[in-house]
Amino acid sequence: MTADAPAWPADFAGHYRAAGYWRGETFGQMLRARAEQYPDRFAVVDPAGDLRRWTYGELDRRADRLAAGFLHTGIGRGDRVVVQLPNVAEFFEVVFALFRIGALPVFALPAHREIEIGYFCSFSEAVAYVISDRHEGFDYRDLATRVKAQTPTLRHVFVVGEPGEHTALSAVPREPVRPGGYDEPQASDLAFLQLSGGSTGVPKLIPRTHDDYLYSLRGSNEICAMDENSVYLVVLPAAHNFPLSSPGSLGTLCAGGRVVLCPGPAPETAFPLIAGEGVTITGLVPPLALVWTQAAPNTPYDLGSLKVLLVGGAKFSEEAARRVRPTLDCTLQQVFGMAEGLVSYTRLDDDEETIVTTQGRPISPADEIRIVDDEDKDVIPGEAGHLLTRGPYTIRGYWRAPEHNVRSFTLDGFYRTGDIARTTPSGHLVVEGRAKDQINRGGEKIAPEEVENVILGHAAVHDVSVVSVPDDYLGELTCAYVILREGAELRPAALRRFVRESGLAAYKVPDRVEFVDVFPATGVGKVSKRDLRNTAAQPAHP
Ligand code: AMP
Ligand code: DBH
Repeated sequence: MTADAPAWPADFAGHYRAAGYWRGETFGQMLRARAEQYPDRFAVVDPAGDLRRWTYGELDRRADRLAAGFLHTGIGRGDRVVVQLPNVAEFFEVVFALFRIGALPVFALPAHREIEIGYFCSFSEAVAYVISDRHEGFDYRDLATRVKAQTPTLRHVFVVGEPGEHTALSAVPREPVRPGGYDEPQASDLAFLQLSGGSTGVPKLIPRTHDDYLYSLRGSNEICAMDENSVYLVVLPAAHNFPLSSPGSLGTLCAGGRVVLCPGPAPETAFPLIAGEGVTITGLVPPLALVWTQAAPNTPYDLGSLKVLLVGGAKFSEEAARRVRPTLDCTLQQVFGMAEGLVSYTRLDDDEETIVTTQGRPISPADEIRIVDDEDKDVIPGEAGHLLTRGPYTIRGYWRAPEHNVRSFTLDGFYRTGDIARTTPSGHLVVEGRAKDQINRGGEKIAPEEVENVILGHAAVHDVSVVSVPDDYLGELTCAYVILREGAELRPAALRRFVRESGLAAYKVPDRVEFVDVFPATGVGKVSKRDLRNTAAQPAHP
């Protein structure tokens, strides 16, 4: 670890190693070991276009050869590489090649646009950016051209597909690597930078080590009963922490199982794959779980192989949770997790009431949980309060963010999750709400401040405040309350277009725009988001 990322204190690190949580293994070594153990078993299946099935042996060889190519191109240990790929097999080839040489993937989502990508590239001082040519009607090559022009450190853009003016990933020289012929990473090094949903103007980067992340994968695998016969369907964007690690694609590879990539989340896309590939487990956000439970009773496809459905990313209502078993005939596993670390699961053998009414228990006996009041004092057990956590796979600070870390972590290293939770007598967590200024739109996290900063750039806008509005389907939608400059005119649609054209991910474009003359104020004269939320939640005027 470096000064960029606060490390665990030596006594904690020593304990996590002594307890066997951190085993000194890197992702590169993990894949090599699986390739030796299961050379001919399938690791990755990509059904798009010409169906591709890569064995562990092939994935390992591909990662090796691309790693050599990256080294040849001048990318090496500690370099940051922004990876923005849809659910395609190359995602794994690229990230394992980077893991192997100790270069750090920065996991962007396909939905991100110029504002987010430009920021990830400049803030992380990325040397390369990996994209697909087109996906869902969007041309990432144009985005890359613009980002490259504004990012001095960015030397390479690699494209999966037709490269346009950039370099095709397939044209990166593939060479046999000489083992030991390069500077190999240590297990205590950073493996990648994950993204935080965030509550500030710019997203925070989350530094995860080989040691800590692999521990969370092994722990998740045990809890989710993953083994070499498990078949995990990646429905959510592959780079997101949930489908990546809970237990996700990386957990599956760690178990020697098979990862099947789903090009989109709709039942029409996913159900044939479940039937055809014998998918045993997958993970969804609550709105998608609702869609699947509605579609399942009428599907012609046999979903009998599916044993476990993980649902998380946002609160899953008890009512919706109860529908999972009757409609999909599988066990629901609620998962409450965060890219910063802590992941909590209901157990497969928990009774049905616990499964539908709680968000489970943390992975590790070494996960420390505190529920505190506004003064950081422990609440009476069972009462709701701020959830703080510390443990063997929860970061001690964001990447290059010392000022922010002072607010987000206690002096003794607990992460302030920003969630309001309580514990049941059985030790299960129930998420009751949120204290952080963040909107959770069906599992997609939005930092209001980031959206507000973009809207403030509109010439007609004097002030703006973005808040959540309850929604039956997505849980929460976004509403922008706007005060216009004197004499200015603006229509909601025009403002929404402005936000989109500014280069912000589409899911952050306000669902609703309301024009007002003043904002309600708190006692100390700040904008009262709580009052705005209450107003937004009222039924619309007749
Ligand atoms: P992030 O920090 O962007 O990875 O997002 C993690 C946040 O998602 C958590 O702190 C929670 O606010 C929210 N979250 C994740 N899973 C759940 C869940 N099962 N129930 C309620 N909130 C969740
Ligand atoms: O929302 C999340 O970030 C999340 C949800 C479930 C997560 O990171 C995870 C499981 O690992």
